[in-house]
Amino acid sequence: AIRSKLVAGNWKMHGGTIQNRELLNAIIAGTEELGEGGVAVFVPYPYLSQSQSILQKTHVSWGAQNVSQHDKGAYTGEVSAAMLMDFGCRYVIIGHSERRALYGEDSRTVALKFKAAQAAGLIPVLCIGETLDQREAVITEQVVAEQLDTVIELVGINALADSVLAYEPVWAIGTGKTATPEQAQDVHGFIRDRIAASNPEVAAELKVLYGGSVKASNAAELFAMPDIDGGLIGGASLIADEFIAICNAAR
Ligand code: G2H
Repeated sequence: AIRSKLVAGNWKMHGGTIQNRELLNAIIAGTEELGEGGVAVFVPYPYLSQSQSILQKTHVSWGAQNVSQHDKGAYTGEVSAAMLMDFGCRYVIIGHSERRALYGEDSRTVALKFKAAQAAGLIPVLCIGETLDQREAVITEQVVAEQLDTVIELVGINALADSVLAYEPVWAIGTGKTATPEQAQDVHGFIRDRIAASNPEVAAELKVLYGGSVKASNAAELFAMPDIDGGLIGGASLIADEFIAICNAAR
């Protein structure tokens, strides 16, 4: 296949120095066969330095869960893309639904963050997805298209080549309700077709991850779908055995 798979753990606001060390060392040992580029972890900002010291010279990449859209300045509490680069990050999550819902990030802000991340040399992992109300109103495709188009309008279609997408239906996040492989594939296929209409090469090479209650028990069937190129894993990424099993389901 032209696209290799990526499994990424989104730790959200979890962790601590002692348990991180144990978890990261277990991930390194348990996912060796995936090789460079197949596994990543998104850790809270304070643990980027620890992640860098443990993961450098291994096959596991690391990144942050958010970034400022600004380069520098009087933005108390914010962290710039250059700072993430300074700690060896390869990726950064952009526009996770929790940022959109709980911290008021609109599509425009998300697009600016995407642009700032790429300008600094990071690979943005852009999250898109519909709420339960939107799915029930049968506007999933419009919602996902709008989230995507706002970014494309700002950075251009070619910039997507240096990014990763994550389709995360909001109703499946942390709820234990996973989209069925067919439900997920429907939206992944829609996303890829939409991008292909503008640029087929970019669409063919772009990784589109699935996120939302992925577990060891459902990962393989999701990853087997033609347009699902791996996963963004929340809760299950905190449990070494679960996360390792999910990574290995992507082989
Ligand atoms: C979706 C996902 C990781 P979980 O937010 O980004 O979390 O796997 O806990 O649903």
